[in-house]
This record gives sequence, structure tokens and C-alpha cells, in this order.
Amino acid sequence: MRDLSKFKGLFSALLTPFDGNGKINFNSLEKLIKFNLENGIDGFYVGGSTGEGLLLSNDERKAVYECVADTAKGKATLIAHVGTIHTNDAVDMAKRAEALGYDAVSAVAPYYYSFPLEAIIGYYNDIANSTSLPMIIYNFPASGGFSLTKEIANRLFANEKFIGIKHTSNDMFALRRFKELDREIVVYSGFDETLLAGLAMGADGAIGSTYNFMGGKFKKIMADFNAGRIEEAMQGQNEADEIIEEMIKYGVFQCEKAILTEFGIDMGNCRKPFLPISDEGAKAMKKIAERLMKER
Ligand code: MN9
Repeated sequence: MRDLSKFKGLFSALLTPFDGNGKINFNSLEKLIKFNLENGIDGFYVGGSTGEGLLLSNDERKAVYECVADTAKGKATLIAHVGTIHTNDAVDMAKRAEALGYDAVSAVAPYYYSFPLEAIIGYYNDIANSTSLPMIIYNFPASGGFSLTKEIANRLFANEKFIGIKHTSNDMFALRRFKELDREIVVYSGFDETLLAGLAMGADGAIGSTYNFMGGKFKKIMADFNAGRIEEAMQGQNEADEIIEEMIKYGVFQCEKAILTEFGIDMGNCRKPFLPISDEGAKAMKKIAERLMKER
């Protein structure tokens, strides 16, 4: 039986900063990783939706893995998101993550072609069997139509390499059912705005984008929940949700970059076809950043 303790806790879905020419800004990336570590983040989920992983080339994705490993290895648990539409590319990235000393790999289901279930199961097993690393399924039904069920999960988890699910869905019923698979796995709450609900339904941890700048606030929500201080946890969740509600209006990743830039980490824009943040959005995020800085 594998020890899953290092996979529990609060994980930042790490953002990818870009410079004025649209290239990855490794200087800012390093600062962002260190900032997250200072805030007590337990681990990093690298190159996922938040990291614009699907807008990076394979070489860029590997370069980001490397920067994270150089800065945070031994200080936090590292999960490399290697998901893509192309199995061989995902395998290639998983091998790189293994060589860099990552703790696990993760992948979103292959998208666009509405692949049949057997193809999706084949993709996951091909990636999982290509390295010695454990595999975490990235269940994100809104991204491409594939929705993991307990029955499908039981088939995948017959392979011992599979250890967890990042559940980016507000279907809390499904989250709970995943905790009742034939063996113990880690389940992550994937939407920050419903972290507390996820915890109440048995999530072992959370992977999310807003932890890049509100890690401390969410660590407290988790600690309050674990100590049975539900009112306090609810208050913390509500404070975070007021901010997330504003961010959703203007584009979540753009807003996160704007807030962190206000904090002094130059994050740049998101990659096209994402649009740059609107002036109105930038103003709203400046206010939020000022408030958060005062709280610190
Ligand atoms: O990785 C993120 N998921 C997506 C987790 O962006 C699809 C979340 O952290 C959201 O950004 C966040 C805001 O909706 O919950």
C-alpha cells in the first residue's frame, strides 16, 4: 500500500508568467514559486489549465517543469500535468517529469475528437505505464465532454499506478463516490470557490489557481475545517468567493496575473487567443490586490 500523505493538502495550480514578447518569464516564475512556498503551499500542479499548459509547446512545458523542480524540489510535492491530445507527447513529457524527480504525473482526458471510452482508458494506461511515477487523473468534464464516473474510475484504478483524481467539477456526489472506490485514493477539490464543500464530502486536498495568491487564506479554511470550526471556515470561503466572483467577470487567469503583478511579480498577459484583461478588470483587481496586501 502506497503512502499517500505527501499528496494531501493545498496545491497551487501554478500560473505561467510571460514577458512582453510572449515568452515564458522564468525570473517571475521562480519568484512566484518562492512566494507560494512562503505562503505554506504543500505542492504544485504544473502545466495544467491554469498554467496555460495546452498553449505551451512541449519544450516549453518541459522547461517549466525544470524551473519548478530547480526551485521547489524537496520543499513541496510536485505534480506534472502532461495531458494533451497526443499520447506520445504526453508520454514524452511524463518521462521528463520523472527524470526531474517529480512525485506524480497527471493528465486531462484527450479532447476534441470525442474519443471512445476504450481509447481514453488506453491513453491513461499508456501514460501511467511509461514511467515509475504515480498517476492522478484530471477530471474536468467542462473542458471536453469526458466525465469520469465511479465505474470508469474502478477500471482505471485496477492499475496500481493510479493514485488520485483532481476533480474539477461541482458534482459533489461524484466526488464522494470516488472516495468509495475499491481502494483508497486521494481526491482533490478542483474548484476553489467550493473547496469547503469538497472537504465536507471527503476531499483530501485541493488543487487550484487562486492559491497562487490566496494560499494563506485557503490554508486557514482547511485548518478551520479540520478543527471543526465550520463557521470560521465558511467565513473564509465567503471572503475568497467574493474575490473569485469578481475575477470570473473579467477572466480568472488574467485577473490572477493582474493581482500578482500588483504584488510585485510581473506576470504579463495570458497567451492568445486569451484576451488581455480589460481596463475595468485591471482597476477592479488593483483594488482587490490592495485589500489583500493590507490583510497580509
Ligand atoms: O485548476 C482551476 N480550474 C480551472 C483549477 O481553471 C479550470 C480552478 O482553480 C479555477 O480557476 C478556480 C476559479 O473558477 O476555481
